[in-house]
Order: sequence, then structure tokens, then C-alpha cells
Amino acid sequence: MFTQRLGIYIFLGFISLSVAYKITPIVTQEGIPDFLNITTEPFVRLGNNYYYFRSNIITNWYDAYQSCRDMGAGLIDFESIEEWNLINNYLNDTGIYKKYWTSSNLLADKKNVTNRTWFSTGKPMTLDIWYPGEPNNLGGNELCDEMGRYGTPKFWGLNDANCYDKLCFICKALKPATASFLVW
Ligand code: MAN
Ligand code: CA
Repeated sequence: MFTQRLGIYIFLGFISLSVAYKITPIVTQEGIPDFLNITTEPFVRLGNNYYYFRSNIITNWYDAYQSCRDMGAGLIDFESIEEWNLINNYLNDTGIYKKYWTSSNLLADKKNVTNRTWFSTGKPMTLDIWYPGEPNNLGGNELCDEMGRYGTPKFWGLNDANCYDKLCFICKALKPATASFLVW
């Protein structure tokens, strides 16, 4: 009898404590608010995404992909022509003109050259950002797609290449989201 009552008192005490605070609302938003001032290095923020430009090492497509995964990121994909232009402009500003692996590839269905996907997202690669004459599947063994700055005048474009070529690469972080709530 006594223990039962004690149990009820503790329960009521808990209820009255919890109604002293209102927690409203729980909001999840894309990105990281500026006031949080979080360090994302070595990833740089461009638009709403975070990128890591590996311009000082070269490696094959598979190893590049693993290196990005090791950092909780993926090899770069481009969701729109705006994102492609953003990265082009950034690279032009830095003046570092390397060849970079992207996650675009033909590995899952190599007989159908139009069936390319972004390995990081599984989405079809439909952007027309190829360098003129590409993809040409030179030697019948170009299944991984790199971006480079070619031509006169030079401009950025995609080229299908051998997955074991050694190139620089760009990682793109998974989209960060911020959850916040108000205690009142
Ligand atoms: C090299 C490779 C190919 C590319 C041609 C273009 O041979 O990078 O992938 O198509 O150059 O001339
Ligand atoms: Ca090619």
C-alpha cells in the first residue's frame, strides 16, 4: 500500500515538472545557420553545399570514391547546370586547372552509353556538360567521367575516361540539416 502511494507521488511530481517547460516547435532546416559559425574545413561552402577539392593528389576513380566516403561524403555530383557553373567559376577563380573525377559513370550498364548515373546519388546523369566530341569511349574502356578544362579558349567539360586513370577529385558532403527547438 505504502509503496504504491509513493509510486503515484513520484509520477505526479514528474508530470508537474515537465509542464513547467514548453518545448515548441521542433524545426529542421537545410544547411547550417551562419550564426553557428561552424568549421567545415577542409570542405568549403559554395551555394548550399560543401565541397572538398583534392587538387594535390591523383588516384583512380574507385580510390577517389573511397576517400570521399571515408570523410562521410561522396564523389561530386551536379544536380543542376547552376551547380556546374558554380564549381566552374570557383575553379576559375582559384586558377587550379586539374582533371577531377566526378561520380558520373557507366559502370552499371556499360552497353548503353546514354545510361550514365551519379554514383553518389543513384540519379541519372542528364546534364549536357560534355566537352565537344565526348563521351567517345576511347578504346572501348572509358566508364568513369572526369571534368577538365580544355580547348582554346579553355572551358570546363566532362570527358569519359578509364576508371584507373589517376586524377584529382572533388568530394561533396551530404546535405547538412539543422534541428532546433525552443525551451520556454
Ligand atoms: C584522351 C582521353 C580520352 C579523350 C581524348 C580526347 O585520349 O582523355 O578520354 O576522349 O583524349 O582527345
Ligand atoms: Ca573520352
